[in-house]
Amino acid sequence: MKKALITGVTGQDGSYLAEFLLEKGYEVHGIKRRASSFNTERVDHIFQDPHVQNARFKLHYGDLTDSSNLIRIMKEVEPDEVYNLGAQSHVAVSFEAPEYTADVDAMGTLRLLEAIRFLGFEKKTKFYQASTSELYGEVQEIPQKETTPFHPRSPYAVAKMYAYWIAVNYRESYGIYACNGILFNHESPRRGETFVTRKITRGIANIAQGLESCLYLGNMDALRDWGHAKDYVRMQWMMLQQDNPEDFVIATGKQISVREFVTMSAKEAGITLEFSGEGVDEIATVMGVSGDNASGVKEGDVIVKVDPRYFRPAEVETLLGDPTKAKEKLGWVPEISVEEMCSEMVQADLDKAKQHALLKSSGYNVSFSVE
Ligand code: NDP
Ligand code: GDR
Repeated sequence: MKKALITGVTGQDGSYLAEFLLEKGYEVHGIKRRASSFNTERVDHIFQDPHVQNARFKLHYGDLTDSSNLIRIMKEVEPDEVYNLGAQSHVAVSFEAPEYTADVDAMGTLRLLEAIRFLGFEKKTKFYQASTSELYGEVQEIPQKETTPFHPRSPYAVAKMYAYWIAVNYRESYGIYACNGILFNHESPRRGETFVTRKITRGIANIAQGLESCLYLGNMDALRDWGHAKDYVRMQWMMLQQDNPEDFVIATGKQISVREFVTMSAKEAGITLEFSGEGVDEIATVMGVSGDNASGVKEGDVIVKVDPRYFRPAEVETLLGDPTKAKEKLGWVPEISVEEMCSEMVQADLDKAKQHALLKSSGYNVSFSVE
């Protein structure tokens, strides 16, 4: 039975990858951080009581900032494959916490690779590094492919650039099977609530159900190549099943703007929107309501506004990936379109909003975080 070790197992990708590998018959080990409250919501459904014999999903406390902890876990598990998905993954937050972001995202990658080397696992353990389209930043070529030069635009992207190159360097220096997946944005109902797609689907669902009145966003012109996380974790595994390690761009090859994603999400909830105004004065007004999901809004309501608080010190305006290499060499093609993904996300958030609305209408105090 193959063994995999996943850092970031409690995150969006980690949870889908753990499911995927369990289905493939792997024994899956994940590193979770100590937190003051439970942080395993995304993997609770695959949790296996460690007292049960032959449990194939095991969690270890750990942190990418702690070398000795990583070495100890790696020694205990002896993984065939390591998926380094753990990161401070929020671009805007990286401007607020640049040093921590560098420690986790850049040095954390080095610590894992050093653990492989320290334990003499160079020929045993394959290594996947969660690289990112943010490396392209100020884009030098459209669309972006494996050979497009990098120009990172945030402390997050700069840290990930170190991680990218240290993975390449350990491949070249020590013969470690190390691969970079240069993944463009990918989303799902499990996406963190402060990334823009989830912020939009959750905000629209709450507004539709009368729980919130307005969604505040930053740069609505930003263009992204959005895919579904399920399609992308499949490719993470495929990259480690080749004879030789290589780096791959994973993307859909299509892009839309944040504004278009808002329109698509609202439509899914039964709300027709019209945008007007420019820059910080841009707003979206309800022009029509259909179906029974959007009882909380009426024609003329302004439900989206711009808040400059969400502008970034340096923005990545446009990203569009070229996944030709992944398609030709590995036969990978994304199966879920952005429309299908958006629909799945809005419906999941509507389900949650309806539960909240029901509690509220029954006299319970309902509160939730908004960012
Ligand atoms: P998430 O933010 O959902 O998950 C990040 C994971 O990393 C969480 O499990 C988190 O733990 C963990 N983590 C954070 N800090 C540490 C630390 N110090 N030590 C150990 N673990 C830590 O990210 P995604 O699942 O979306 O992304 C997975 C990886 O892929 C990340 O590295 C991200 O940068 C990269 N990536 C993501 C893309 C995307 O569009 N989703 C695109 C390209 C790259 P906790 O749950 O406790 O917070
Ligand atoms: P990104 O994702 O920075 O591309 O990084 P995010 O969803 O945060 O932003 C996408 C674009 O939307 C604009 N935007 C807003 N973003 C957020 N978060 N909140 C807002 O209110 C808002 N309004 C507009 C942003 O300015 C940006 O242009 C994600 C992360 O998953 C990274 O870890 C990963 O490496 C990259 O995708 C690929």
